[in-house]
Amino acid sequence: MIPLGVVTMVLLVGSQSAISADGQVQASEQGRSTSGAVVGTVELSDLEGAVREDRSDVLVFLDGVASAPAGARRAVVTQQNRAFSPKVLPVLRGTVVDFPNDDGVFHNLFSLSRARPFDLGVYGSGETRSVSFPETGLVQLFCNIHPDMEGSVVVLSNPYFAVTDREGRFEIRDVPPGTYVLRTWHRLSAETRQNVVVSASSQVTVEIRLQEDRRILPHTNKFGKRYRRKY
Ligand SMILES: [Cu+2]
Repeated sequence: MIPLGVVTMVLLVGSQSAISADGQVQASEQGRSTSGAVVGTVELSDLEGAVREDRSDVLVFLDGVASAPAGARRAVVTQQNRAFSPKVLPVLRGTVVDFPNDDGVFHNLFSLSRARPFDLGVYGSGETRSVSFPETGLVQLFCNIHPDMEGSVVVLSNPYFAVTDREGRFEIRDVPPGTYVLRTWHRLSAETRQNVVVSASSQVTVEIRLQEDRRILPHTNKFGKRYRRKY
């Protein structure tokens, strides 16, 4: 029995989410109550300052969280209707990405990016080729046959990332408590950074404004030359 009048102090010790060897974030024994979340919306404006209806494909990620070990994760970017889907794919370092050709035409996926240059060669409908991404960085995807095809794999050192939907919404869940830098990456906008404090059992809500400051420029083919014909 606790006598009346005595102040009882309860010490709450938060334990962080554990990251297992395969890179999966696992909630601790007390469930998700020890981790927090960062959610929010991104408002995206075009070069003229008009707010876009489609605010998808903005990458939002946390910097400063302890790096996760590179895991044997897999992800998929399909080639369909002469486009990459998804257009923006964030992955944890070490992930293998499958690139199925789900189109009726041949494609030749390649990247000249420093973080992961590769050339998958020409392959047809129903075939899949794969690439591993051991180093962090931006990997731009192009097709050597179709100059309008472009996409991005962004390789990150921790799994706390999200991509916005059409309405600009994002959610990063199961984040260990701490102070981090919340960053954005969008292919046509300058990067943004802001500090966020994540505490246990709580949700930080963030509103981010991005304005595009560039247009898509023509790029070269895998030989560093201009595309000869437009298909
Ligand atoms: Cu193609």
